[in-house]
Amino acid sequence: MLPLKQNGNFKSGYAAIVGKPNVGKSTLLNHLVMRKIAATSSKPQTTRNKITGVVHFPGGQVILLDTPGIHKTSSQFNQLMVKASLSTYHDVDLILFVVDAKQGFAENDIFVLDTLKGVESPKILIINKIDLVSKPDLLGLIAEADKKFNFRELIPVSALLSDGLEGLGKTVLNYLPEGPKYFPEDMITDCSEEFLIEEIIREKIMQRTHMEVPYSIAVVVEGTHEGHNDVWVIDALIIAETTSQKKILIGANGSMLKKLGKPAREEIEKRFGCKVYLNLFVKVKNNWREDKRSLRDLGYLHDSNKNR
Ligand SMILES: Nc1nc2c(ncn2[C@@H]2O[C@H](COP(=O)(O)OP(=O)(O)OP(=O)(O)O)[C@@H](O)[C@H]2O)c(=O)[nH]1
Ligand SMILES: [Mg+2]
Repeated sequence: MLPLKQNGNFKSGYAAIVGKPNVGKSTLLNHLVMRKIAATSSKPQTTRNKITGVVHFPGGQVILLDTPGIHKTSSQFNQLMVKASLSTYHDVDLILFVVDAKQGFAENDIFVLDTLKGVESPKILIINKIDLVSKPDLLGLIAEADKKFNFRELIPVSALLSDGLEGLGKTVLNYLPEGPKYFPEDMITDCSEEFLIEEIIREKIMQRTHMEVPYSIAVVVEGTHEGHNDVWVIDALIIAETTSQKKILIGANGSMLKKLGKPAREEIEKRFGCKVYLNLFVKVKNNWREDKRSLRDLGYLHDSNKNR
């Protein structure tokens, strides 16, 4: 993107939010930009793409990159997600490494930390979910992190409760170089409308289905048009891997589609400020997660796995 203007002393740059799955990276992004952009759920591996969120300050601009949770995996599909996360390391000015305060530093966190070895950008530790731990436990974790690792700063927050986030935004800004205004002030993401809609629908599926289903689906907005009375009509396709998954997603007499469609429609209406009619369809594409062409068509396989 071409910079808009170059102010004297204006600061701007990129910070990647990284960590193992489910530590609250996307929740942190959403609450820092004060708008829901990224899908979140209690299930690990919710995020599949890099997602940009911009925080605007009078004297600067922090561009955050939410990333898929990094984990050891033999699945080709999950490896793609992890690769997308690792690819952010060398393109950013700062790394925000997120750990779950309740879980402390587990083996999986150490695995992610190992991937950061050799990355020169400064690293800040975000201890998230402090609402779930006692003060003595938090102090113990801070002392452990201070002793064992080499973070520039340790910042305890509760992303969910927006506790500690104002200070965090400003701290991040301090680490950024002088630079241009990359985004206009009313722009908080460069994700396309279609991508945001797909993620809203996928989130509802992540939150409301179980076992393999949430991991086996993809969502594509096939088209949108203006209907009667200024209603925005959206046709979206849910792609499943098997017919049994398709049956679950439709439910008896379409009950599951209704259960998914209502909260998705409401959130799309809130996000875009208009009335929406959401048509959801389900289709089976056998083993789409192992098929290069499907992966490419669905936006999961290209140079940087960037959001569309
Ligand atoms: N109690 C509490 N829960 C939180 C907090 N931040 C996030 N969560 C919850 O933790 C779960 C995971 O949050 P996400 O933001 O989806 O986690 P993530 O790190 O983006 O996960 P992946 O995309 O799978 O890597 C959700 O149920 C959130 O509501 C917090 O500060 N406190
Ligand atoms: Mg996430």
